[in-house]
Amino acid sequence: KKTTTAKKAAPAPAAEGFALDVSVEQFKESIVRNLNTTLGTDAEKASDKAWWGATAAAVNELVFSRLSQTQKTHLNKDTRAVHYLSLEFLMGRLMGNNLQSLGLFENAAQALKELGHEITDLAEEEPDMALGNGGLGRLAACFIDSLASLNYPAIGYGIHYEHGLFRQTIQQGRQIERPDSWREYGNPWEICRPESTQEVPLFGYVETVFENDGSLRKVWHPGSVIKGVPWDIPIVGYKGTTVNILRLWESRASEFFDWDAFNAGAYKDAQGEQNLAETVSKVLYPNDETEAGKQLRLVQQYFFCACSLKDIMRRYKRAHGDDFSKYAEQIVIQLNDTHPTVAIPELMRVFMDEEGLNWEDAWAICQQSFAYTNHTLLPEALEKWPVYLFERVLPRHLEIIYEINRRFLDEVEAQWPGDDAKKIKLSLIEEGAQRMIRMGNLCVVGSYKVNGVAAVHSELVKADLFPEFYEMWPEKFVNVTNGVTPRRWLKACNPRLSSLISDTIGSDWPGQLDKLVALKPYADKAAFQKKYMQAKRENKLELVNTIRELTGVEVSPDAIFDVLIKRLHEYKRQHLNLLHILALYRRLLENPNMDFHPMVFLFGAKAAPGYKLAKEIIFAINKVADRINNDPRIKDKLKVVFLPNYRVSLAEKLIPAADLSEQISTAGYEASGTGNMKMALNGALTMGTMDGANIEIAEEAGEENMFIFGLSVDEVKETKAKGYNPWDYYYGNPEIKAVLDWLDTDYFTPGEPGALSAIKRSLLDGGDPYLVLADFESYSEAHKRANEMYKDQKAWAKSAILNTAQMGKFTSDRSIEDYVDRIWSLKKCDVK
Ligand code: GL7
Repeated sequence: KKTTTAKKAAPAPAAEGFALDVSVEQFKESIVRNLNTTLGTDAEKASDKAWWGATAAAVNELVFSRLSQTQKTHLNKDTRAVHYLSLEFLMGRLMGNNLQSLGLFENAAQALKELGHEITDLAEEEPDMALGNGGLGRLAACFIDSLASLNYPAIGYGIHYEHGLFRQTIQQGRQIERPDSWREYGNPWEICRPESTQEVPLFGYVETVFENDGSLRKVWHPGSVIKGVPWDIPIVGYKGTTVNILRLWESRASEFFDWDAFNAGAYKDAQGEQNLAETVSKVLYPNDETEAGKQLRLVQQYFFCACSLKDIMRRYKRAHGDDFSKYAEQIVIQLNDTHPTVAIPELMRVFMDEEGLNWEDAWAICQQSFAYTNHTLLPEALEKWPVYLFERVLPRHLEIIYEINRRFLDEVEAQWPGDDAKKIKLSLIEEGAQRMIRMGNLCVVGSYKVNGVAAVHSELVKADLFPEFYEMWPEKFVNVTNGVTPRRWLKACNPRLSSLISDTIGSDWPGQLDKLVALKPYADKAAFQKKYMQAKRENKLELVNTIRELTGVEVSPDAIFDVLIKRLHEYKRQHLNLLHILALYRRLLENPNMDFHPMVFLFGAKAAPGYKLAKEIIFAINKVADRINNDPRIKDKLKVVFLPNYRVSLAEKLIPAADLSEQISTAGYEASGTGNMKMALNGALTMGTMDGANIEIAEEAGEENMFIFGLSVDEVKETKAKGYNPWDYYYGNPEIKAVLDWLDTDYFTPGEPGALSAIKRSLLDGGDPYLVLADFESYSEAHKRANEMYKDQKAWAKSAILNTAQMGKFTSDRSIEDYVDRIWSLKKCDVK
């Protein structure tokens, strides 16, 4: 019998076991060819941007075939899929990640090197895809990475904003916002799909048609229609077999126009509404956790929900025709916060008005198809829309919401007979001078599962936010703790630590993060500690250069790098950090020989353009930084750096270089946090309150490997209930008084006394709503412990290693598996 075949030439050595069979030579050929054929230039005269574009095109050659293979497989197998509806996807750059996922990063880097280019330099040519504000949007990006990596059929739906989150510059210490034009010169990663364009009705009126058989039918005569054109971004799963898509809708003016309705007078503001078509996908709202309250934002929400549901329906009908009995079996729609809530009445409208289902059948399907993730308890972030706005923009949806509410209040009556206070509290409509629709309540009523994003947060969702709903439907409420993709947030952003880990425990960890526990035995080993700290030091050296380039400030890699990077918000308490820096500065001025390891305090944060106090805090950080950085008396023991334009690609440089991770929110306010996970994974020790996922990080890493301080969730509640008085702390602690009074002088703003007083006023006259002063002393003590510990480099190294080793839980792969188990019931679908 024949047992041998002709001997094949050995494939070129690939950097990773799973890598595609693409050699350095082949990659070079592809880049140069794309330089000619895609970019229309050649190797002699190509700009860096063109080289980057050609490399992206070379990557796409490998990705697109897998994309169609994935789509074919999903269609043929007719699998259940999750549809992740999110107004935000904070993707960052895609080149590095796509190459990592295909296992081709090393070969691509080598190919570019041989062509005379450094891949790290070319990577800087790629603009961040900043279609999100912060954690919520980045979470969506990590989730679609994990979904593809785990071979789950999934599609992300969002908006193709022309401008993402604003670009921040700092002028005279103040934040200036500039438009972000991320795709001004095109975006090589996206594919336009005009064949899947959808039409979205808006405005107009609802006609009740009385049928001959005595039944009623509702007909919505829209006042205008806009077009939604989809752009697809391929999402390459780690190890590259599944390539899912992120589908982003762009608004365009429609040729279709309802002249009858127009002539009948339903189409009021003709000019305004025509402009609307082009403006719907123009900008991302730069509000983090607060509601814009603008008609345009509501139209954005409806626009992308309507397009996405039509897209889902088109795909469903291709397999099942008009038989909707399988809809909820095949389709799960995850609502990323309340922003896409209007999808619920929209699906009701489609089923009833367009597909002819009755209320009961339509509602049963809806209630089994939607699930809702809550991301915050902040009352100002819980969306409410004025009834009059719905009446104008979505008149049919308002009717449907009223009917959902009527039936829901019957259930409330059944549960609490005669209790009108309950009905007032739970109603989907808030009565008052301005009647409002409560989107959170609508989500809970219309969904089969509701989840919070960390254990403590999910408990608060049940106990404080929706206690009556929890009583009515306890099984609806679950927890799924957030996670981050280790592909971007360790493998790609921290190559030094990544190779050290792979050399030590093997290279499976990016796909199975709990394998990192194998590092634990090395935490005590001097040789490993040395290598680990060497990687950290080299990362810090790189950041030293970045800091110099971006700000001109010179810092030493021997100092402790203390990093506070997140959106600017009072509850996140950047000003607590600032007050403590002022206290350190005073202590050093009083005693320049104080026993203190030098520190560099690094900040990155954008403030919502309309959030005055947040902008004052940025100004204060910059002014204090100027003064401290140029004060020869304290030598170089203290440096303060505000890095402008914080974004995903800057986070990728800061996180690998962090020694201390500042996670200092008032307990009970940060739903989860995800930066906390990224930094601990990269070996920073957390300086944190017992809030959000910090609690679970402490469970995993061990409290002895962190610096925990401050009031707990219960203590915060008690303190507030007792009647918190910040003046007690002002008069009770001379250091607090001294640093707050300092803000009233012109010490940091020469010639302008009081330029920083807003912070003091908010803390004293404003009542210090986030208990900054109450936690100050405990924070200061925790910092003393950290500073002391850093002097023992072995002890520090050990803790840092134990952090990395024990962060396995926080991979977004685990979050996705939790969603699958507790909410989505998906099956993996292998793509050949
Ligand atoms: C947030 C939470 O504030 C944050 O703690 C959480 O990690 C994130 C993802 O679940 O969601 N909620 C929210 O509205 N934004 C967040 O970042 C903007």
